[in-house]
Amino acid sequence: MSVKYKNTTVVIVGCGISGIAAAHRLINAGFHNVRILEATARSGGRIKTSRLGDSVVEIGANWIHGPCKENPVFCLAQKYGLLDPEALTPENQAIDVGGHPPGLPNIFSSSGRKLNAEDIYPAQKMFSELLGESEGFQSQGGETCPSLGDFIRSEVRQRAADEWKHLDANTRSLQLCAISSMLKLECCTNGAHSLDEVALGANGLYKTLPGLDCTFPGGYEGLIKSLMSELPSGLVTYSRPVRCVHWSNSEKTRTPVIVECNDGEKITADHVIVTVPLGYLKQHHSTLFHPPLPPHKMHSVQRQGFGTNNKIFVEFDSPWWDADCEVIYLVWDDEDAIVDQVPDVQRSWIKKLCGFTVLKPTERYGHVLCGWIAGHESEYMETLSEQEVTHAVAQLFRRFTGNPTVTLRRVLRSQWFHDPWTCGSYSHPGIGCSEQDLENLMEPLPVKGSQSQPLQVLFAGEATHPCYFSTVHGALLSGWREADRLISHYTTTGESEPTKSKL
Ligand code: 6YU
Repeated sequence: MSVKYKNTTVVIVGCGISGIAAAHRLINAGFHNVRILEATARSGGRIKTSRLGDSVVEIGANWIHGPCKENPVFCLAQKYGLLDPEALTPENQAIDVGGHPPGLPNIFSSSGRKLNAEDIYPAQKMFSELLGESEGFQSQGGETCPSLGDFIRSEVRQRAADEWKHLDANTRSLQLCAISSMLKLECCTNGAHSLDEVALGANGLYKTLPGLDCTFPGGYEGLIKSLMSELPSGLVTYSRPVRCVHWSNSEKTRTPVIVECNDGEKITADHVIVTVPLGYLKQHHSTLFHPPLPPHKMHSVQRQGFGTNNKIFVEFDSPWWDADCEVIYLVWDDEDAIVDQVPDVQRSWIKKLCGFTVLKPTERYGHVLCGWIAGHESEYMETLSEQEVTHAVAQLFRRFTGNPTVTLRRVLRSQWFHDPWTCGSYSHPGIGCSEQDLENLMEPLPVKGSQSQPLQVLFAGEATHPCYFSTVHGALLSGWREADRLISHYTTTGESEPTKSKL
């Protein structure tokens, strides 16, 4: 243990993967006085495993995106023995599909017709080409459309006139309707209400890692449990929301940071690492910091996007999809206007629910589908009773399969927007957002150049990662980054330990 850190006190706000990662790094480096304050009664934040009957299901994060040696989540999961053998094979780690692969589909239309994959192949091909092209704008700069939605819509209109002119009117219309479904699923991937809210240029900031996405057979929370078991007991105080972080811009040296909790308790620290979700920050930044965030940081909090993507798990007694089916797409026949939002959320929110993952293997999960629904429609769904959701989903399946006897056994949905400590699902580059905004989000307080004590407040969490935002590995790396910032502050600047402020 380095004597330099002996009396340094660090408070971490939030016990998600980023807060846990920061604590790990600090404690391993010899920091003794580290404490995590968590608003809820559990660790893990947006990593949350639950049960649907006998099946383990993920309410939050699902996959390790890009499970390869460069992905620290994969390395930790491997170390703790949490993955299936297939996920560990070199072949699995080498597959580079640039994101989540679509899988073998079953496709249904709202007229109750089962379609073949070839029926919507032209739409699928055009859509994936456009997504690929959209990523290039980051390096080129000077994009002509403000949003990913604008870009896709205008390109589809132009290209359809040329590339699909040989198709008959019905087939062309079907392609446009299928594009609408793809746009809605892309809203889920981005955690956005509409692709009109996702910046075209900034979308290219997100980087993928090689490896075929894999899941945790025993649940993602196994990773949290393993990490927590290596931390000193009593490190986390649960059900202790932080109301305000009092920092200082004054020239006086060594001003401690005061962390004020909802119950009125005030805790003094030398450094505070804030890991609350961007959704929470957007709603509460004006009261969470005193003095308030500097204007450039506050504007970046506002500009960066944070939206809702929810899951609806549906269990059936028997499957009505093909045995080899991995995903189910629903295509509405009346959506050839290339739309990713419904006109009347209360009446037709269910139209936003158009993609389902089949949970595999069947021996592990039974007959369970995971439906994906993003945006305001998803937020409205959260306000409905479980019976109302079950009824709407049953009607949806009956209509699309043309089978009025399809019966659901159980339904379970996530409600991330109404979670008061998350206020949505994950971040995406908002309109007008650039690399600079991501830099601003992670910039510690007081900002550089100020005379006052540096590194009073540090910022971690998925939304602060410059290229892996929205992921578990991005969140974990951001926690390590801020811990390393503190460690090097004491090691490279030769900063001496502050005078005691006891936890
Ligand atoms: C990934 C994935 N994934 C799905 C869903 C969600 C997320 N992610 P935390 O929030 O964890 O911690 C902060 C803590 O702070 C928390 O505990 C709070 O309680 C606490 N707090 C707040 N305020 C406080 C206060 N005032 N005082 C004290 N404490 C306070 N990531 O890698 N793989 O599969 C998914 C997914 C529904 C919600 C995800 C995924 C995102 C991660 O979960 C997230 O980045 C990290 O957990 C964040 O950690 P953190 O520490 O930063 O914050 C047909 C069909 C086709 C299929 N297509 C479907 C497309 C869907 C694509 N989407 C996939 C994404 C999924 C599934």
